[in-house]
Amino acid sequence: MSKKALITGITGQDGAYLAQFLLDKGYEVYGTYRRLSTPNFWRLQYLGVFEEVNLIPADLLDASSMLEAIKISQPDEVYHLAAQSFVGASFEQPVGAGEITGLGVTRILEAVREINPNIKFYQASSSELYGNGSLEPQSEATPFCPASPYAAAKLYGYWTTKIYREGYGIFACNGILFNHESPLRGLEFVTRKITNAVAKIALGLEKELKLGNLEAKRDWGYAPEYVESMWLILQQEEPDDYVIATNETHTVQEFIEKAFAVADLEWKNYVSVNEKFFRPLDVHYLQGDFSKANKMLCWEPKVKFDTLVEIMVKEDLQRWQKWLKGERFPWDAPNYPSENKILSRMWRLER
Ligand code: NAP
Ligand code: G4F
Repeated sequence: MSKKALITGITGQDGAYLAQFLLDKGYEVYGTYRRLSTPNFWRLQYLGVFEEVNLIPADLLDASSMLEAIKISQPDEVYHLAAQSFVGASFEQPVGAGEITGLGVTRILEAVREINPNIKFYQASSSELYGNGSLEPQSEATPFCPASPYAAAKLYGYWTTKIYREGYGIFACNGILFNHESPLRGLEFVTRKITNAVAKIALGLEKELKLGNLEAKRDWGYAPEYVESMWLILQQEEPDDYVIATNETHTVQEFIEKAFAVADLEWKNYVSVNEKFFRPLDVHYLQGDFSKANKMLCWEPKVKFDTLVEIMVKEDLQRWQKWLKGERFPWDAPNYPSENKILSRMWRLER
């Protein structure tokens, strides 16, 4: 009989790739989605897996819906990916960050504990946990020092996962994921904001790109490879926590330089720094030491920085070219509002 997996947040970047990965492994895949006024299944459609997955309406704010999701799917494995995942937005909606990204973990773990404590549980923890506490590559042993409401909520989720493992004997694990990107990345994140703008500028659809802190360093990997690590973590003999990263770090400016170069453009002619994209606090340096995952899971990243940027720019270029020819396909960018239209309380902060 095939195994059953429940993915919370199946409509997100990782949820869609994980659904595809698990379907390829022969799993019966269930996923939670939020009831929205406009459906949001474009990533599942883009990957051609929308018809293959079973959807369950549920919201992390509603514990009874989490309980139902577990009852309906009766999973062997739960991959808890749902969260308010944009760090910037967590400064605008800090209470929501705590409720959704933090307490949401307890709601689903309680459902697991109550219905079937033999279910294996994966928590999408984050390199944001490290904040600005370390100038060395971060490993599982590096102390946490969160620097945003998002990171504080993820820290709560991280510890809750460990507490349910040690207190109730649940096979509950944290993947401490460093930034991972793809053509399915949300448009508010810096990588996709850049690659989408490069494509539009190259095709004459836009003239400029306004960004915030160009000096922040991130360890950027390729999302399809990171979802494989989630599955590997749940296939081990013992539950444990793992850093998943590339062990390379690059500034936002390096990403910009590479992305414009892929389209044969000089970035300095188009990019400006705008205060409104700075956060009240930012994380300056992330670089993940994934040696434990390499040793225990035999996992390693194959797509590195240059290839990742190329994949993303080329895909966004192709999409806008198709769009200009009148082709329509599942895709987010044409419906995304210009950031000039969005009023944020962060943009009113005195510096
Ligand atoms: P994403 O694209 O933003 O997807 C987030 C998912 O969570 C979406 O399906 C979203 O549903 C769902 N969600 C949001 N609020 C919810 C709520 N109240 N109830 C139920 N579902 C809700 O994020 P991602 O990049 O795939 O990341 C997956 C997970 O990994 C997240 O927990 C994120 O924090 C964590 N993580 C990501 C990275 C990274 O670099 N990508 C690194 C470290 C950790 P809608 O589609 O309806 O909005
Ligand atoms: O792309 P970002 O918004 O990602 P961030 O904050 O690193 O968070 C992502 O990775 C985390 C793992 O470390 C995840 F847990 C989290 O869910 C999310 O997936 O910003 C990256 C950097 C930041 O330093 C930001 O200040 O880019 C800087 N940046 C500069 N200009 C900008 C912009 N970020 C955004 N989103 N937009 C800008 O215009």
